[in-house]
Amino acid sequence: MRKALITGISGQDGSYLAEYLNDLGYEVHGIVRRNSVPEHQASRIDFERLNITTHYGDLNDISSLNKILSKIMPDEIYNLGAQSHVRISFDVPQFTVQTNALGVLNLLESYKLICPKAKFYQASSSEMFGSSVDEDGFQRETTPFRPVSPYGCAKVFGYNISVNYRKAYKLHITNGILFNHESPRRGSNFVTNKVVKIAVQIKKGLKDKLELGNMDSYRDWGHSKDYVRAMHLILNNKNPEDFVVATGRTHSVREMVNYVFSKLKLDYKDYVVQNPKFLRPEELPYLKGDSSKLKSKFNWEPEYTFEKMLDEMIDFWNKTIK
Ligand code: NAP
Ligand code: F7E
Repeated sequence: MRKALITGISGQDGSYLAEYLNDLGYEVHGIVRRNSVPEHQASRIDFERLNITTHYGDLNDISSLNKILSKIMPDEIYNLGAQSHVRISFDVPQFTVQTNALGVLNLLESYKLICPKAKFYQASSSEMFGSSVDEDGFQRETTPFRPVSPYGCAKVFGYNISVNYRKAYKLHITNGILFNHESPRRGSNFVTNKVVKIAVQIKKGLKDKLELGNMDSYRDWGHSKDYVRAMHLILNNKNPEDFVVATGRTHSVREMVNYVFSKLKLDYKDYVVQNPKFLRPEELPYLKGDSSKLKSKFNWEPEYTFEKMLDEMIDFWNKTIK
């Protein structure tokens, strides 16, 4: 039985990846942080159904990483742990850099020392491209990185140090450069789930307005379930390489908001107001990813469209909000 270790297992992607690997027959382990409400760390994972072992640790505490890796001796390591909110990275830049940049280095060092035969996946991000777009309007593996947030800058370090360790020490380290991906499990302070949740509350008469920041940025939104399948393929590629994971379609925040409100038979213009507190000191205006490399290598195709993904989220909040 192959053993997988997931950092960030309590998060959106960690929970879907844990389910996916469990169903493939893996022995799945995850690192969770101490939280004053322990239920928070288990809120996305069905521990009754799944055979998953969690271990207390933190990417900023290398002693915890050394202990966990020595105990498990995993075959596959997925580093998904991060402070993943871009706007909040402007509020807590040092914590973000410690976790998303130096945390990667901590885990790489521990892995190199303890289980260098394992395969390693680093959760890299389209936020690394920042203001950079190729002439044809896409971002791809060769597009230069020009990050525009502390989050993006930290992820560039995580990417670069992963590539450096791969080459310098001949380790099987891969990067997935993932564009935005969502689901009903997305944190409700990211724009898709925030919009869907509050639109449903408005529909049910529980709220009367939705406060947003910039509605004119464009994102390439996919579904987390499709993207965790890609992570497993990328890590298990014969040669360790880096891949963009994206849908190749882009929509503005305004288009996304319009779709959600229209589905609920509401006009968003009657409810949406701008609140400057949701604006960022610097915005990333446009993302559209080219994942031809991933598609041609693995025949990977997303099952979810933009519309199907939002419909699933609307359905979830309709059932959850009484
Ligand atoms: P998420 O829901 O915010 O989950 C992040 C996870 O990281 C949580 O389990 C969190 O634990 C954990 N974590 C935070 N700080 C940590 C630390 N110091 N040590 C150990 N664990 C820590 O994020 P996600 O959407 O699943 O994203 C997964 C990964 O992919 C992240 O690295 C993210 O940056 C990256 N990524 C995401 C997207 C996207 O669109 N979702 C796109 C590209 C890349 P707590 O529950 O204790 O906070
Ligand atoms: O913002 C705009 C906001 O926070 C999307 C993370 O998973 O993807 C994610 O980062 C857009 C931005 O995601 C609100 O300004 C408007 O233009 O949902 P988001 P993100 O910043 O793109 C990348 C690839 C990651 O790697 C990250 O980990 O929506 N927007 N009004 C708003 N955004 C939020 N959160 N809240 C608003 O009220």
